[in-house]
Amino acid sequence: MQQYGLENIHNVVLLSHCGAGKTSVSEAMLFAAGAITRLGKVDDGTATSDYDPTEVKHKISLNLALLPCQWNGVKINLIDTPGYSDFVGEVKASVRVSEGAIIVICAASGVEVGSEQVWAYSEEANLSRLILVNKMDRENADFYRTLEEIQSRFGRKCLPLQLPIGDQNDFQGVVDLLTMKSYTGSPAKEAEIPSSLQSQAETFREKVVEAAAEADDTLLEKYLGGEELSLEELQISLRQAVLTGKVVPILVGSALQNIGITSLLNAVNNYLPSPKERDIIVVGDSGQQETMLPGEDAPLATLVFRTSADPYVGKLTYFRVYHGVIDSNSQVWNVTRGEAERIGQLFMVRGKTQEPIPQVRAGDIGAVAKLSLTGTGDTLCSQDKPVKIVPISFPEPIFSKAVRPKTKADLDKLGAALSRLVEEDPTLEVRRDSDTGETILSGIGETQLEVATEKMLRKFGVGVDLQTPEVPYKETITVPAKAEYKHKKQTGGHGQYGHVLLDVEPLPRGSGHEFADKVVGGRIPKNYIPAVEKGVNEAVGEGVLAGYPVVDIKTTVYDGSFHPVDSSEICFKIAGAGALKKGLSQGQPIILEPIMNIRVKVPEDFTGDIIGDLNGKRARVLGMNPEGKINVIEAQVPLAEILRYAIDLKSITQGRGSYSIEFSHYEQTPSHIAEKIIAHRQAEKV
Ligand SMILES: Nc1nc2c(ncn2[C@@H]2O[C@H](COP(=O)(O)OP(=O)(O)O)[C@@H](O)[C@H]2O)c(=O)[nH]1
Ligand SMILES: [Mg+2]
Repeated sequence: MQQYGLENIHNVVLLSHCGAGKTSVSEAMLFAAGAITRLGKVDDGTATSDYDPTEVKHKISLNLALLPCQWNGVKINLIDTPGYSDFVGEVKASVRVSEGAIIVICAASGVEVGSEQVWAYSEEANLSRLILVNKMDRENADFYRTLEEIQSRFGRKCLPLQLPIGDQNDFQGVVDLLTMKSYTGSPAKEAEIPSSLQSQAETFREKVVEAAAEADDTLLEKYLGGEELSLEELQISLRQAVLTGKVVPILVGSALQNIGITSLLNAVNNYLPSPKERDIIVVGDSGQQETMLPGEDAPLATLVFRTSADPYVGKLTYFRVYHGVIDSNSQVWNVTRGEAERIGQLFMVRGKTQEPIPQVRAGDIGAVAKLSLTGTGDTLCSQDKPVKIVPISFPEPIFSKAVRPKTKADLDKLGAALSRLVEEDPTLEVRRDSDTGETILSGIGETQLEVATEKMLRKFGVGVDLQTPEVPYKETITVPAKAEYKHKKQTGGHGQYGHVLLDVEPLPRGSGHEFADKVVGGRIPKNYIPAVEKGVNEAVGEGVLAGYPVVDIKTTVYDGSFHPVDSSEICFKIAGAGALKKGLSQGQPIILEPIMNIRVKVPEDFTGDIIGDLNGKRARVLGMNPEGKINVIEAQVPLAEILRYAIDLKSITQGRGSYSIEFSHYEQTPSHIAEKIIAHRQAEKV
């Protein structure tokens, strides 16, 4: 593929709810542009974008896919994204490296929740947008009902640039409101507008012309003076209106019937910005954000936005060049890590295929295999003039599962496989819970974690089960107690003797465990005190109620006795542990549970349902802060109640809500729940 200048490239992300037809639209665009010779289908697993075996199996997109094509001398890097909300990380990365977006809306099911969400992301990132009302051929397709919905959700700045000719079984093509011609069939044939649509077309054209004229003062004067505006004038000013976000053109089509696809390609070229028209946001010397104009000369500035484990080439790193040029077989500076990185052969990626290329220039996207230290979000640049591009912000993981390897062989390979998964998906996180001993995999939702385990088996041959993680309960006491323990045994040779008296008292929450030695007069010789402390710590590690670690207590050893021959470290360790266990039992022990801070964001109509549900989960609602039509509910809730909150929230709000959680503190578990926990732990032991 030839090289393109900054002004002859478009990076365009396809966004929508799952199933609106992004992947099918991208396939039809590639085919229309001649980038592929055979039109694949999502339903047969032959679409260029959904090539991953897990995608083929489930018939949905799970990863972002790069789909470059050329249209009228311009390179269009299409980026297809997953619509399922668990894979928001892929969407965020794709939005970040694009200047423009195509929002795909299904003409039959209308604007769905997922589309509202991705609309919000594209708005946040300031992307210029086109909307495609797809599936006009489908049963129940209704353009005018969908238009109403689009305008009521996204605003009146969304204006049709086309009207459909016929719909459902009878969908034939579109009327273009700028050329005032009809385009029917595939490939499209230009003709006069059907007379039945003439007046409708004039009414809608008026709105587009007015919006376009408003973007340009001289044009507006002409328009208000009653003069006709030329097609070129209209296109130029409409482009201006799209770039500034004042207009979002609506196009019409059917990916499956291949109708409206060439007009969509034309619209990308005519109305969406090029990399030249977008500033680069970099991190300045003192850490603040600054902007930089894009350019093709040095210095190099590229952002890594995806890392994947490719079955053929190994680790594959996708990057977008913002400034300068990157060459095959060169060396670059990873400013994020402060180390040099060797660049081997560069590739242009299309779906699963990789074509070797000598260089990737400013504005364009490329990939490179087998980088050693670079990860997603890093900036690669030149060492003489380092530039750091603001990294991509990914959502924090909120949903956790414990990962249990199926066999010993799986256990051995688990660590390496998990770190590869995390490298590929920045919204995944792995940690070992030191309290429960479990390996915890966290992410955005259940489906994402299930897909991750499928991948783990297929790519790395590691079989695991996912289970609900254990809650890291703790134990403590509520009243001070004194205890004494004498370890005394007379066996064959010399005996065993250790004797400890101690006080144990409760401390405020969060204090942990303190140990003090107040033995006087050598009643326990100094050299045995560390052994006593060891014994006490052992008992602290395993409480007396349900075997959970004990916290927030102070143990003071104040007396004891010893035997000149029979005493030993081990005997004092046993005595220390024994004394503390007794003390804990007498201190009216309780179970503590972790309490989390939770922030739930939902459209305001759901507030009542959310609060009702949280109350049922033993939560304390701390406050509500409306942010526009969204309500932010803050509460404290026991971790044990929200292990499946990602699933609950989705079902209460049909996917319209989001939340974040963080650990707050430990609190006493109510006694009826503590009883259940104790009974459960006893049953486990038997
Ligand atoms: N009738 C009809 N079906 C379509 C059209 N576009 C996509 N589909 C079907 O809708 C389903 C989802 O399409 P897909 O491209 O995977 O949607 P995505 O999740 O947005 O990528 C598949 O079964 C497609 O065959 C269309 O224009 N007309
Ligand atoms: Mg898809």
